[in-house]
Amino acid sequence: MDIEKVNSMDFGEFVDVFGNVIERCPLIAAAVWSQRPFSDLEDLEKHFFAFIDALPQSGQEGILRCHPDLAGREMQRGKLSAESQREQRGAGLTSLDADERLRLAELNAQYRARFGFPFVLAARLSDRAAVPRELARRLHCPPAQELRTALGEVKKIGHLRLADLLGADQARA
Ligand code: 2AL
Repeated sequence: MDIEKVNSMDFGEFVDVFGNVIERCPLIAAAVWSQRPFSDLEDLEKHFFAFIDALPQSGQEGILRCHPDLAGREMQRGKLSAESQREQRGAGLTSLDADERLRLAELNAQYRARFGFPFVLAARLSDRAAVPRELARRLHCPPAQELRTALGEVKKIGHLRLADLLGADQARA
């Protein structure tokens, strides 16, 4: 898909295609559509990220709360978005044994209790051994720093999803 195609989309098509670039936040794609035309794919990505950066802290935390836990209840219930399912499966999180699942559930609960939002990590850049290690490490970070780290992970996830939609070479340039 090239940028002319993106710029020619009507509102409904654009939100259908880009609505889950930021997990379960189609409002962001809806807002980004108003910014067209986009000069290139990097420009399109910048608009998604600028929207996130401009939100008050409550909105940024809201975005984090739209993410399902890694290997969490939504996965067990088959309620993940198609993108999240693919990312978590790719990291090996759909095939954890019972002990690994329990350990991750405990760490996710501790993280949520400390920060008030779920632990977010770009699963495609990680794996089943690294996820609990990274979770345990970030659990001890100061809250303001952790919010920045988590939003950085949201952007990595969004970058990879855009790359899938638009062709990796263009979106990663
Ligand atoms: C996710 C998700 O759904 N995909 C991904 O890469 N990370 N969730 C999360 N809590 O980090």
